[in-house]
Amino acid sequence: MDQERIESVMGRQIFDSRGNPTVEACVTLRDGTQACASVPSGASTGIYEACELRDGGEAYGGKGVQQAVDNINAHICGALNDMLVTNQQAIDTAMCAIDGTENKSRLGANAILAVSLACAKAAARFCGMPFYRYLGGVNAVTLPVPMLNILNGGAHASNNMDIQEFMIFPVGAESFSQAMRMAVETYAQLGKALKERGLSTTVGDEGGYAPDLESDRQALELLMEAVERAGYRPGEDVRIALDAAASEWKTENGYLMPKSGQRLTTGEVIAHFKKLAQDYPIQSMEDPLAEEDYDGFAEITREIGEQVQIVGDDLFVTNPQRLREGIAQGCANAILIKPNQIGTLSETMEAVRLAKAYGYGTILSHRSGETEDTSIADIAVALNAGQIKTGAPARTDRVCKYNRLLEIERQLDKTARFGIRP
Ligand code: 2PG
Ligand code: MG
Repeated sequence: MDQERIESVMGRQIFDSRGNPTVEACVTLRDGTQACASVPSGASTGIYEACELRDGGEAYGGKGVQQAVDNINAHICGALNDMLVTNQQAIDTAMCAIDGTENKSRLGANAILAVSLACAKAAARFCGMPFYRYLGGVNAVTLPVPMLNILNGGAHASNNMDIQEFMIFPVGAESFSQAMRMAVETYAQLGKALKERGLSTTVGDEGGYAPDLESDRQALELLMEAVERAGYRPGEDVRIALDAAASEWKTENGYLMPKSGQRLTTGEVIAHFKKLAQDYPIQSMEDPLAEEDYDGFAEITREIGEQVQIVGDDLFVTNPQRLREGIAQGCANAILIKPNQIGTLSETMEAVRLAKAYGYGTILSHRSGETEDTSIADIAVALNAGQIKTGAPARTDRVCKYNRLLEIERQLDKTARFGIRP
C-alpha cells in the first residue's frame, strides 16, 4: 500500500559547468520509482540568498559539498522516510524544520533544494505525468519568452565589461521555437561580426561571447547589428535585456565599476540606464542597482518602469518576504526566480504566486554554474511564468533547458501558448 511513499533519499557530489562540486539527490519510492535532481551555483550571488553549504579547507579550493551530501544521507533521508512524495509542502516543511535556521545554513540550501526537486520529479513520475503537468495541472500551457545572454561580462567573464549580461529578447516571435530560431541566428551573426573586427569569440560562463569592448554602447550596437544581419528588426522582432548585477559594484561610497574603475552615485547610475533605455530598444533591466538600494530601485521604477521591465534578482533573492518589502516600497516590477536562492520548490512557487498577485513579471532563471538538470524549464511552464533566462544558445548546460522547452512545446502542440503575460 501507499506505493508513493518515500523509501530512500541519497545524496552525492557531482560537478557543475565551471568544474566546481555541487549536490545531486536521488529519491526512490516504495514501488521502485526513482528520480534525481541537481543544483546550480551562482558567481554573482546576493547576500540574502539561502546558504550554499561548502566544506572549506583544501580540497576543491574549499568548494567541496561533502557536508551537504552527508546531511542528505544522515539527516534528510531519515526524516523523509515513509512520507507521501506527493505532499511537497510537507516534505519541504519537514526539511526546513530539521534545518531550523533562517537561511538553511545547517543542512545547506544546496542539500535541501536537490531533495525538494528530486521528490517533485519522483512524484511526477509516479503519477505518470510530465514534470510541468504535475506541478502546474491543466493550466500549465505557456511557453516562456527566452532571454538569451549572448554577450557576457561582469563576474561571468574575464573581459573588460562591467555589465554582466547583454541578452537578446525575441519578443516578436509567435512561438517558442520561432524565438529560438531568431536567437540562434542572431548569436551566429554576433560571432561573425566579432571575428570580422578581430575581437575575441571565446565565451563566458553562460555561453555568450566575452570580448573586450570600448563601452556598453559598443556592446549594444553589436547586438543590434547581429539582429539585423540575421534578418530581424531590432526593437520589433528582437529587443534587448540587460543584467547589470550592480550589487557587484556597490561600495560603502557609491558604485565603483570593478573593471573600468568608474565611480558613480545612485543618481548617476539611474541616469546612465535611463539614457541607454532611450537610445536602444531595451525591454528589461535586471539589478540596475544594488541589493540594498531599495530607494534607488523605487526611483528607477518610477522613472522608467512604465516602458522598461525592472527586475529584482539580488534584491529579492526569490524570497517572498523580501518581495513583500519591495512591493510595499514600489521597487521593480518583475522578479527573477532562482530556486536555489530560496532552497525549496514550495517557497519558489510561493514567490511566483505572490509576484503574480501584485502584477509583477516573473522570470525563471538558471545560475552561471549549471548542471544538466532542466527543472527550471518545467517550472517556467508549470507556473506560466512567461519568461526564462538560461544563457546563450550554446553549451549543453544552457541549451539543455531550451531543448527541454522545445520538447514541452511539441507535447503541448496546439494548446501551447507563448508570451510574457498569459
Ligand atoms: C544572475 C545570474 C544568472 P549568477 O545574476 O542573474 O545569470 O548569475 O548565477 O552568477 O548569480
Ligand atoms: Mg542577475
